[in-house]
Amino acid sequence: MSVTTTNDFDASPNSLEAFWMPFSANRQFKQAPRLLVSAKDMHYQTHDGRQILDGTAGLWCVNAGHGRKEITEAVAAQIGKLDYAPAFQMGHPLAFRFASQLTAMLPDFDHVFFTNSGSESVDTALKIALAYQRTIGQGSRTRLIGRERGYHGVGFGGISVGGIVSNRKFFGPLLAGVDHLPHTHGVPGNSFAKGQPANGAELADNLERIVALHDPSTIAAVIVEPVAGSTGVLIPPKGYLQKLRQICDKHGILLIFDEVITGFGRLGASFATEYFGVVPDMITCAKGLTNGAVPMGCVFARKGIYDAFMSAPENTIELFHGYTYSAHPVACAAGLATLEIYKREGLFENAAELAPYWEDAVHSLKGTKNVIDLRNLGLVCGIELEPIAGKPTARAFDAFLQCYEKGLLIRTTADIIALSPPLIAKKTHIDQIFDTLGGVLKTLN
Ligand code: PXG
Ligand code: PLP
Repeated sequence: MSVTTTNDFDASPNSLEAFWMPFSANRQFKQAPRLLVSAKDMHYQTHDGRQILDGTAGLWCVNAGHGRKEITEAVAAQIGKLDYAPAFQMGHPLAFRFASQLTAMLPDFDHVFFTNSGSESVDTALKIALAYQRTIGQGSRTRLIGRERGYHGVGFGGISVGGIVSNRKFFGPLLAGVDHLPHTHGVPGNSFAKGQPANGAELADNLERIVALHDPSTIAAVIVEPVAGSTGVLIPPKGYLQKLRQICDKHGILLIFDEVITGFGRLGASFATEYFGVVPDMITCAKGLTNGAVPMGCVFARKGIYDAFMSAPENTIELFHGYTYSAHPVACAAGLATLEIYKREGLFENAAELAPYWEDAVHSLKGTKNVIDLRNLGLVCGIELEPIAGKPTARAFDAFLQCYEKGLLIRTTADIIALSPPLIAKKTHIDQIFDTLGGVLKTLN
């Protein structure tokens, strides 16, 4: 089909064919494309000239809102000054400055390894965990533990520790030596909980069971999302993360928090580690690190981890790992400008201040047709719908399409709607999000 455009984009079927779209229903999309052509602050503009309120900060990444002048200018200036510098055995000043500013945000962490995405951050953290254990004389610790319904990106490491069946089943035997904790969703008494649910901390005790099965001397690391994002915003029960930390400490197991979504203010604190008061050994990040403007990720290492690698002779490479684009100068420029905006505008604090209003708005949907659960924390929420019998995902996808028609971008996973607006949101945006969504939900089958 052809689409009338308000700019120079040709959306005829042929022009859409070559791009194999990620995580998308390609044929369905290409029959009725949804194209975004520009963005500013809280809104996208579509190819047919409509304004769409961004209820999802892009894909959970545009925390400072769209089209930020400071980021645009920093990127333009940097690409003109130094477009690329080799990442191995060479450096450039912005990488060191950015790493220093990042570690200043997290007092327990003193080093940062740069990657280009959340998936690469996860693979990097898992590799550092294995190499660290070996470096400290614990080379028998090779097993990794993830969690059901966990999302850790799409690298082979990430899908191995991840717990999403469709992301795993097509891709062979995956990494050997991986176990999964049970997820924390659906614990009786937790439905419609505001903030952290009360029940289920004891699910962390399954880690003891897995450790007992294999012996602690075989286990390198546990990786979890402090709040599981992609599989529908699963908030950890009170005390759960603390228990995981205690069990890891008891057995010499590293704990990795995957903060690709929760990092950079989503919960109304800098990171989930600050929000929950639980300190992991590594933190994986991406997305909000550069406000989504330039691809970049990073891994924070807790004090002592980097030092353990520094006992090798001085002229040797300490960690055989890195990417052509690790600490890319243009990404560092975007990241530095992003941190400056977060700080100057107090966006993490803004998220914290808005959180109670957000919570009320989310829970105002209680009793709406087909809504079977509501969950929220910081500026994120999950709205779970009753699936249509025999047609899982159809109802939520219908909500997605109708919201888009009515000028609101939402995100769905199975029959769960996830919302996570940019942290510059105002109460009026929250009102608009829930008015639109509430209206759509009432009309759905
Ligand atoms: N870990 C976590 C916790 C994530 O949420 C990744 C790793 C992978 O990051 P990259 O940059 O490789 O995509 C993610 C990414 C969604 C959605 O709507 C979530 C993500 C990506 C795209 C869509 O749930 N999370
Ligand atoms: N494949 C080949 C043939 C390469 O030469 C390289 C990097 O030099 C890679 C893959 C890895 O690419 P990157 O460093 O961008 O992850």
